[in-house]
Amino acid sequence: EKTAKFRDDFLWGSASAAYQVEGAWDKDGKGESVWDVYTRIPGTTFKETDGKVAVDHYHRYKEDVALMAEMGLKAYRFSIAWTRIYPDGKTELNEAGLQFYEQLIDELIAHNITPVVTLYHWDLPQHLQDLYGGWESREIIEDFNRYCVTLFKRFGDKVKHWVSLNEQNIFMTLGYVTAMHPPAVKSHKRMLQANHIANVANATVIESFKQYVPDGMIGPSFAYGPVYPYSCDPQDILSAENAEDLNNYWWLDVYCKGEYPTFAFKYYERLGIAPVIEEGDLELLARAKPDFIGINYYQTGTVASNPIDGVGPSEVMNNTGKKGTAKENGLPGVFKNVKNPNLETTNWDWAIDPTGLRVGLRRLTSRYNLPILITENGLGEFDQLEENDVVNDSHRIDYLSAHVLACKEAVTDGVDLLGYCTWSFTDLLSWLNGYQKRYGFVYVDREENDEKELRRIKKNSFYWYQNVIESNGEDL
Ligand code: GCO
Repeated sequence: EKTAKFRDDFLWGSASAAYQVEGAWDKDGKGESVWDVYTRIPGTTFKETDGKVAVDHYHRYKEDVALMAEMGLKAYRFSIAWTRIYPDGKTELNEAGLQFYEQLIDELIAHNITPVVTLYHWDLPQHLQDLYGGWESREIIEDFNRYCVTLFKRFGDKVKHWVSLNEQNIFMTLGYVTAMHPPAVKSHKRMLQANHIANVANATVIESFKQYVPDGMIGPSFAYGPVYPYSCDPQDILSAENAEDLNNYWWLDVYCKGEYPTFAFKYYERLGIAPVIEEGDLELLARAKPDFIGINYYQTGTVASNPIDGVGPSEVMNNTGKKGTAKENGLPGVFKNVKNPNLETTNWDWAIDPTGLRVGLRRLTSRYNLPILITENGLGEFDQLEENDVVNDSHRIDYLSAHVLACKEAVTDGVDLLGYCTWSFTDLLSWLNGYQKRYGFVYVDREENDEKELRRIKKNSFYWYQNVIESNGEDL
């Protein structure tokens, strides 16, 4: 056959994160996370939105799982809120928090939906931030490992698919370089050090996992934006190499090969900001390999050369649509992000590029030769609820269908693709962009500061994906 088919056990899924859907921010013993606290600071989020109620998935999970079952979803990726399990991040275990996730997992399994559990989707216990600066202290390695081992022991017999850190590149860059996420620091040096500690924590947890859930699979979810050179000018090509190393391989090489990419490390060394690596770290990183690479794919990046240090329209690509100059972001001279004239963009200015997904899947396969799980892909839109409860999200259908087709082509090319999770199942809270930016198959009737009744309404894309799943990706 000319075109390969998706594997029979392909995980047709959809994803969410605790803070973005659950609400119930202080229920049943939950502690405060850095996001509960950060969103109280005026001006940090669109129209001061927060996740206090979100889409109330905490109370409506049965209704949501019933919709997933109706759709025929094979996998649901969700995250566990550390603060429900250990309210202060380290000492007392909160049984009520474990029970919530136990019920959710059981509900999914009862409906033949494979749970894919993310251990960390950005909602760090505030207490650990206050106590020792969160990811900036090596103390977090032990606390994070304790929390994860608790989950492996409790759920490891039922849950076989785990995601360790979600988008470490994003929460580090936005948390410590652009200061748009908590703890809103602007220091590239501190980012690189905290990031190294997160790498060690990630590897520690992967090692624990092999011990407690030897028949399971674990991997990180990385926000992957493959990079293109703007032109065939060798200077642009060199800039694209720089950007790949600094934006992608800086994380992926550590996860998959246990080492930092050579150029990027030298570059940071020359700037005097390379991370301090302790004895034993590199051995651990080399030992603790993930079973798969999880990628969250939204867009590619295009870069041109930037001969003048820190001057000009250089931007660090991030996952939010906001931008900063190269100088502000501390990466002078190595590349500048430019608009790709061949690609259309979303309403939040993200380049729409299904071919880039195929390119990226092939690059990762050639470089690391690991199975890949697409842990997120989707389109944020201003969806409109029309008369008779119709939401005609044809843009989303077009977007997703082109990306699933790119996956199929990548499988034909030889990529070992385990599954494809869209972002997201229901509409949910965008960290910085509020409730207006909708991603779901299921519309949730609420606005920024108006919870309404949080009614669930199936969008047209719901029926489209139902059909895709039913045909195992043949009918797009
Ligand atoms: C947003 C973002 C998020 C991320 C997700 C990353 O608008 O807030 O799109 O929803 O995609 O949380 O893992």
